[in-house]
Amino acid sequence: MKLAFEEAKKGKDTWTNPQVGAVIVKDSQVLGQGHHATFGHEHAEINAFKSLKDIDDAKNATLYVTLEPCSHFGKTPPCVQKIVQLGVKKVVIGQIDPNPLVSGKGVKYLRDHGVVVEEQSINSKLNRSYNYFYENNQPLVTVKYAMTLDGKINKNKDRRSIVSNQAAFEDSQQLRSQQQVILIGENTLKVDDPSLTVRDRKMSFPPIRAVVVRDINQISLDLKIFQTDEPIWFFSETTNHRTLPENVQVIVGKWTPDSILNYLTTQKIQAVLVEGGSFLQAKFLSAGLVKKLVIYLANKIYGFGLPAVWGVDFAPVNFDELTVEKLADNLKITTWRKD
Ligand code: AOF
Ligand code: ZN
Repeated sequence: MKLAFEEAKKGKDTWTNPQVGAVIVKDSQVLGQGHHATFGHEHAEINAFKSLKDIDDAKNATLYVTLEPCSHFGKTPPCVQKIVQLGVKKVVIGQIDPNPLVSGKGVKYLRDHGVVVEEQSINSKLNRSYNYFYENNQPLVTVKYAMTLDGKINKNKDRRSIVSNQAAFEDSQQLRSQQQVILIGENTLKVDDPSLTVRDRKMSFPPIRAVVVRDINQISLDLKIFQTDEPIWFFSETTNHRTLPENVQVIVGKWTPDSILNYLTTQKIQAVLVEGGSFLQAKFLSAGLVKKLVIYLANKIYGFGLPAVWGVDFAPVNFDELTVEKLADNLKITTWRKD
């Protein structure tokens, strides 16, 4: 099963699907392995079968698969049918699929057709946002900020400060690449003028850059965000009256953290990164909607400056599962909300 999880991690750009790995074992020998490579491509089980030297080797074999095999006709036919057809004797699954299309039905189909099914869950961090999305009917929200030793994210409120180091910057690119939406507030858009792109690699589905604004018509089209063609969504209170670039979509409404997340849920967004500023972070945290915090702690003090979370009253939020990593002279702190 550990090997199957390692195999699963090879998948890239699988959203809205999970990363899945599969290993075929017979007489204590690994005969084949495969993973789900990219959204819309073959499922892990099918790739594992394809890797066999002789397809008859699947007969009476044990299939280890990190996720319950699917039982539905999606972009590909159901894997459970193939498993039964090839005469696999036993299937060991890493977890039940929380997707209601499949959930439990895959296991039932296999058992009904005489296949032995066992569950062997290992504590893997794989597919956390996929699982969270289906279990909570809401995307997993991560808040990320870089702050000084005295908890400031900006020295002056109208000019961008470079808070964290190069290693933190590179790490945050990796964090961005794991999201489908990167969300910021209007003030951050204007003051920081960020591009919100993933710099280190070309993605087939780059994260959508989303900004909460009061009036879309007041946003300058000279901002950096408009200089690249990754999709942009504006959550605006007003309707747009100008010609906007093709990659821009305006979603009009009265936006709160709750209503934004509800909208994102309808769009099947599983992972959202809130990247500033203090006020938007405070609003999401106070609404109890943040599951994960990533903080880059820079080895300096600003004294005056903007606090990381600020602007609304709220009851303390407790986190656990804390990990700390050293990135040269910065620390990376990752923590998960207690449920
Ligand atoms: C995957 N890869 O290896 C497995 C999946 O539209 P489809 O046919 O690609 O089906 C997607 C669903 O199939 C997915 O949400 C999950 O429930 C199930 N299993 N999906 O993309 C795989 N095993
Ligand atoms: Zn499948």
